[in-house]
Amino acid sequence: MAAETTFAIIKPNAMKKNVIGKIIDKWESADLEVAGMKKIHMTSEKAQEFYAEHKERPFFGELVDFMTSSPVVVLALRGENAVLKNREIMGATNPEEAAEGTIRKLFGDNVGENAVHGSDSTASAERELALFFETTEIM
Ligand code: 3AN
Repeated sequence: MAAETTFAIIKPNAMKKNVIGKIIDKWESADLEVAGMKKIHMTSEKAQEFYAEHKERPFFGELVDFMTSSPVVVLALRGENAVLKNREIMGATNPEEAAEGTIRKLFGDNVGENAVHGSDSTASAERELALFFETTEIM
């Protein structure tokens, strides 16, 4: 299988725990390479666009407030089967249901503050990477 690139975010609750390095270690240890990375403070407009598919959900406002509550780190992660591989490394959306050793089990606090985002398909990855990175920033 050819290498893919997926999109990830280290969310505000993980940023407060000062565990950027520990989270990146999980990806690198699984042969995902950091192809692009930056620390940003998302605007409310950007967060709303990013989570547009959840606009009608009751937690949408809370989600946007959380994602804009502090800087985050956005990443492009490249490797074999990167999209699915990262979903496994992150663990279930709800940290209580996440498998032992996954990022969300280790660093997630609850279903909203679950430490990391990872694209759920190659189509989402493409859309999300384009929202946060110029093509020249992924190498
Ligand atoms: P995932 O991030 O695992 O793909 P989704 O797509 O179901 O999960 O959820 C998108 C985002 O919405 C996640 N970042 C999650 O933190 C948040 N979220 C999902 N369900 C809830 C909920 N019940 N309350 C608050 N936030 C939620």
